[in-house]
Amino acid sequence: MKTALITGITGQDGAYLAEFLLKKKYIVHGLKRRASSFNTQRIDNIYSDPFNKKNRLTLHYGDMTDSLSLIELIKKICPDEIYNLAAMSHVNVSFSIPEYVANVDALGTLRILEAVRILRLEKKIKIYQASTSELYGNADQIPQNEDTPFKPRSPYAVAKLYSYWTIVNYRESYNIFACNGILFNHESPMRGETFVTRKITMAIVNIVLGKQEKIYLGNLNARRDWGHAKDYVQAMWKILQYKKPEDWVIATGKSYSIKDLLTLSFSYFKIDIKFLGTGLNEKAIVVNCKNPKYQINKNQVVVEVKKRYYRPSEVNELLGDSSKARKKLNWTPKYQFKDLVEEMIKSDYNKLKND
Ligand code: NAP
Ligand code: F7E
Repeated sequence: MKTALITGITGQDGAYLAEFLLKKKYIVHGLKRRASSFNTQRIDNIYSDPFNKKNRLTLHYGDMTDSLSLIELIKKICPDEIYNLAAMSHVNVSFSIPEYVANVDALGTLRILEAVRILRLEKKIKIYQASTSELYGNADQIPQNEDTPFKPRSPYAVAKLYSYWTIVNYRESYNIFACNGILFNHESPMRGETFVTRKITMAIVNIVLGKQEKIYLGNLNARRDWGHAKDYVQAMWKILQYKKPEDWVIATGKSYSIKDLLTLSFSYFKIDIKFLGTGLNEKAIVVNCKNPKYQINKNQVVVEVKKRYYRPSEVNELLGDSSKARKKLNWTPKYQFKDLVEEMIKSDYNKLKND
């Protein structure tokens, strides 16, 4: 039985990865930080009584800003694999708390690598680093692959760039099996509620339920390559099973705009919308609602743009070329964009209809 340590186990990817590794018969340890209210909702379904002898999932308190807790934990568990997923992962929020983001998203990775080195576990432990398509910023090259130059455009991306190169440096300097997964956006019903996909699916459900009139958004023209988190955690595992430590782009190869996402999500409820105006004056109105069950009026404004949700510097388009992973890891995403959006809407509908 292999043992894995997941930092960020309480997040979207941590929850899917823990479930995936448990199915593969791993013993899974998760690092969680102390919060004043429960932060384990996403893993409650796979968590069992810690005193149950058959339990293969254990949670430990720790923090990416606290080297001592990381050294202690890695020493105690001595895992075969570490998946470093913990991060302050919201790009827009990173502009408000850049120093904290550098501490967690950049130095946190250094702390993990140093813990492994100080404990002389370089030969034993493989490390996966949650790198990101945000590293590319507004790249000159579309689609982006492993050779595309990085041009980060947010404190989040700059911190992740430090982590990317620290992983490469420790691989080259100390021969550690350390890899970057450069993952493009991936979503799911467990996505945090302030990322644009989930913000939209929840708001549209609330609009059709008559609980909300409209949704306020930022840049509607940004384009992202959106996949499903379930497909992407499988890639994380495959990256650590490959014969050599390397860096990998994981993406669907298709990009859509926020407007595409809105149009598709409304169409799930048989509502047609139309966009009017540009920039901060852009909005979407209902042109047709084919389902009389919903309390929606023709010409109702359902989307408005607010400056508050614009970023000081935006990444306009991300589109990934994951040919390397498809060929060498035999990884292909199973979910199509439409299936992903449908799954998120259905899940939010079931959650919100009785609220
Ligand atoms: P997420 O839902 O925001 O989860 C982040 C996790 O990190 C949570 O468990 C969070 O704990 C934990 N965390 C934050 N600060 C911490 C700290 N100081 N100490 C310990 N734990 C801390 O993010 P995700 O979508 O699952 O993404 C996982 C990783 O992949 C992140 O590193 C993200 O930057 C990266 N990434 C994500 C995407 C994507 O599209 N989802 C794409 C590329 C890369 P709490 O639950 O207590 O907040
Ligand atoms: O924004 C635009 C926004 O916050 C997507 C993280 O997981 O993926 C994620 O970062 C786009 C941007 O994700 C709103 O300007 C418009 O262009 O859902 P998002 P993100 O910034 O792409 C990468 C790969 C990561 O690594 C990150 O950890 O949507 N947008 N209006 C909006 N975005 C938000 N959040 N809210 C809006 O109202």
